[in-house]
Amino acid sequence: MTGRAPAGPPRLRNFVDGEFVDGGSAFTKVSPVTGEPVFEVDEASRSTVDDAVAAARAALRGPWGRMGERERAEVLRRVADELERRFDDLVTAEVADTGKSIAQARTLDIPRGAANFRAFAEIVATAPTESFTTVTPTGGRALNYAVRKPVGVVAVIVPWNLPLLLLTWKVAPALACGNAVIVKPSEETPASATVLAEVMAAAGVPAGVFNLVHGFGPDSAGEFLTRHPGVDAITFTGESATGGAIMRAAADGVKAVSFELGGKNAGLVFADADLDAAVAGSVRSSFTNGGQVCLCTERIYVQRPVFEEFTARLAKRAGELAYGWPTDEATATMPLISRQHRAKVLSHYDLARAEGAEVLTGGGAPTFGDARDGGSYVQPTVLTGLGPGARTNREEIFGPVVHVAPFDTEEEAYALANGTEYGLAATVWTRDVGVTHRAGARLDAGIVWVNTWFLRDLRTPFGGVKASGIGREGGVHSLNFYSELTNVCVDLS
Ligand code: NAD
Ligand code: 6OD
Repeated sequence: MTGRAPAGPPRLRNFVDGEFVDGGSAFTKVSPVTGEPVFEVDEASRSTVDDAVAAARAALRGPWGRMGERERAEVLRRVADELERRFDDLVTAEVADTGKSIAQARTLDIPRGAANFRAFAEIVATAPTESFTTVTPTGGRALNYAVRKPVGVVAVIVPWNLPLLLLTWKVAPALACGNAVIVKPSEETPASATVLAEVMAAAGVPAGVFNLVHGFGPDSAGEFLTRHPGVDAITFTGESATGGAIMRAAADGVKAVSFELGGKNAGLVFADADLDAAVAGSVRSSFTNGGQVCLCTERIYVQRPVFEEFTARLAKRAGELAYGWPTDEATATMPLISRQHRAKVLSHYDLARAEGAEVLTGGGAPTFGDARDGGSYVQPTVLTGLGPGARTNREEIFGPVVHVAPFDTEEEAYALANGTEYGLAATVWTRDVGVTHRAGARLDAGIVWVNTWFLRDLRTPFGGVKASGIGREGGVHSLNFYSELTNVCVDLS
């Protein structure tokens, strides 16, 4: 990475107006696998953020601001090509930051980075805009048509769990629509975003169109950005409470916000389901990425005739998930992102026990007898025995943990699934076509998967209801957030 100094842990720098810039105090990013320092990261000061905003505004007045959709689509394709060329560097960066398995980084995180750019190149080049012919008061005709324009300078603030995937999911449509962006990755995952800045430069994205500022939230780069008068819109993925803080900051400038927030996602397993598929799918939906996916299932409700069998099989599979170093192809677990997050998840394991849960597997932290004991691992955990009012069943834990409980009727299943303040995703396992369609209509969730999980088509609406988000991104929904429509009305008479 060009952001590096020659000795000690590599240094990652901010990227402003097409260049890596020096300056500011640095913070240390440690490995979730061992706890050892992996990067020194420049924390963007308020003046670095000011510079980034100024560069972005200037870029909108330059050649970038005059490009048409097809030209921008071409730029996006070049970015995708360059991301593919830097595949190995991105895998290394993502694994260093998160400790996720190299197999997952290779098959999910990094390919989705390039796919996001290819998808929005296609979507922006082919998206229609509205047009209406209107009868005028004098009996003549008028033509109304909509013109899509960029919103302006967009702040992109993202979390640490799927760093490149979530960042590019927002940067790609923002650039497709002709905006300039300032991205702030999580302080826990600065590396792949730094490679992305190099990718932007190599792909010929004009200076100032993509800027990167590292740092934290409150009283740091995150807050400087969200309160900045030169920022026109904020797109944010992260915790619901952080969404609230950003909304308050954005209120002063009346900035548009798009929020993808937390979840407490339910899985429903009906008695008629293919149980092999339901067990395998629930292992994926509960434990992928160490349970650190906003779409992960933390509550499973199982129809009583198959409750015992499903629960025993799920707990057995969870207990067998392979620990290993991230670079071992067979590794199926990963550390949590930090010691702080580990303490939070372990406190939830204790809380579950205090609430009366039965721990079917896991419930603590593993020991390895090697450098991983300095990391942030917890055991994949399956719980049962708690009612819907328990905090374990209401609060997002964001770790490899799931609570399993029985239900009797379809009606009861929906009531249980809908019984939290969140509403991001739900997963339903059934062969009944009636249940399939009723579940889609009855579940309080922005995304309902039936007999699958995390199967994505980037043209589809993505987002949450209740405390899980505001707005939808994906396909034309992204275009609608990252652009303004101006209606032009021409009297033809
Ligand atoms: P977080 O809210 O703590 O941080 C997210 C980002 O916001 C980070 O870059 C952080 O530095 C920044 N930030 C924090 N406080 C800020 C402030 N006051 N002003 C501006 N920026 C601020 O979330 P996290 O712990 O990094 O990620 C985990 C959370 O993200 C979970 O709740 C998870 O459900 C959620 N998430 C949601 C989705 C989704 O699509 N709905 C996707 C991934 C993660
Ligand atoms: O797949 C996506 O587009 C997406 N936004 C996934 C979010 C995952 C949450 O951790």
